[in-house]
Amino acid sequence: VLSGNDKSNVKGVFGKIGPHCEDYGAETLERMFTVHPQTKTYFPHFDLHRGSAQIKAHGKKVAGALLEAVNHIDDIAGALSKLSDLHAQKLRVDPVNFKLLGQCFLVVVAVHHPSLLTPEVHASLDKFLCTVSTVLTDKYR
Ligand code: ZNH
Repeated sequence: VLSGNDKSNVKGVFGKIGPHCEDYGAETLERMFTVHPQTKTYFPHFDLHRGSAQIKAHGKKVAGALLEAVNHIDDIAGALSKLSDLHAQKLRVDPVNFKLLGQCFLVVVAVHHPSLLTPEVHASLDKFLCTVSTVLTDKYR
């Protein structure tokens, strides 16, 4: 469960990232596909080369969903309900991959904002990403 402190840390991070969020989304995906090539199997219909327009567009969507979660941080499950249905019923992405994506996002934030990611903020952001992942895999049965 996110504490009040976690919530303000997470909001602080996304406030600092601001308009870069979409680019970081794409960078996160590129990093995930390179570091964990098995994640590419979910995107057989995508051009996965560096700078791919499809990766950019998908990065934007993922970042948008994260922002939506931040903006509704007290009801992430409600805010991402439709997306949760999609992942459970249609995409069926193995939950381990959410951890990988989350780690890559943390690294991207750390690369661009080294001073932002104190151990405390790192922990809050990790908790937030885990919460989002849990919501998106909660309806798997
Ligand atoms: Zn996912 C889709 C988000 C994870 C895979 N996604 C998607 C979308 C979004 C998202 C927003 C779009 C939807 C629509 O269109 O409606 N994801 C997300 C998030 C996360 C995720 C936020 C975390 C955090 N995913 C994931 C993973 C994977 C995935 C991990 C694997 C690896 N997704 C996916 C796919 C899709 C999606 C495959 C579909 C794409 C296309 O377009 O086709």
